[in-house]
Amino acid sequence: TKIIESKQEYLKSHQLELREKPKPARKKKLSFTERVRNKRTLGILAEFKRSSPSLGVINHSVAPTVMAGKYVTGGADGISILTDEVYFNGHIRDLEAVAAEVEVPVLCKDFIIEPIQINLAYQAGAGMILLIVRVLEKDKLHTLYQHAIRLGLEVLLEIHDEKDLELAMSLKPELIGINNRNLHEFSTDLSTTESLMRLITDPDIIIVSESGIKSVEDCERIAAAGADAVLVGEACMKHPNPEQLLAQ
Ligand code: IGP
Repeated sequence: TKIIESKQEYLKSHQLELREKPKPARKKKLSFTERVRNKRTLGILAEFKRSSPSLGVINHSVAPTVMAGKYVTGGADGISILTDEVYFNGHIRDLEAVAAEVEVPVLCKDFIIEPIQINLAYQAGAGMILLIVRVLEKDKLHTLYQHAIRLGLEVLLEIHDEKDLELAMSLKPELIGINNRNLHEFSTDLSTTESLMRLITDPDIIIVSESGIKSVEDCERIAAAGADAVLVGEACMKHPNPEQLLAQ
């Protein structure tokens, strides 16, 4: 798709900047998966997203560290940072700043298609990366997945339909994200989580329902479907009081 082509171009033109830096010392944080397993209620991954292709500008006035602080106060188990520059107005520096300040794990939310992006996320302090099953060939997906796991990163393996699920299962994942958003037309439908949950029988896999979750009622619906956590972006970014929203 267009976003993936643009990512390939971006990686080509930023080759020098993207050279690996030495590995920093990392504080050991409890993983997102462990946090969610230890919890009785729905886990929360709260997302920092300035803009998106579907919504345009969402919120350009809050600093990522300020927002992340509010998310943690509200009880988030992890923070997702959109680091894509071209479509989401993010930057890996946003992630670096947040990871240095919060005790919860930070997810590098980007279109990862090359190992160098995983190294950069790791160096910036990410504890988790996103891999979108739909945009990767099977072999590439396996290579990137193993690369991340070797670095000690958690991988949120994003699926949208049955075919994605089948491919995802071949990796024996610990963490799956069900994206309720159709990546072609950007519409969201929470029944995506409901129908895919029926096909996931292994109770040990932690399931995160992503996109289009806006209210306590939506969360109840997701919990009833059997998912373990939600990923919430827009609703948090637009709320005047995100810490209160999350604490509900
Ligand atoms: C958040 P929402 O509807 O709460 O803002 O959605 C998140 O799921 C969405 O940002 C997302 C995404 C992605 C963005 C899910 N998968 C892949 C970019 C790339």
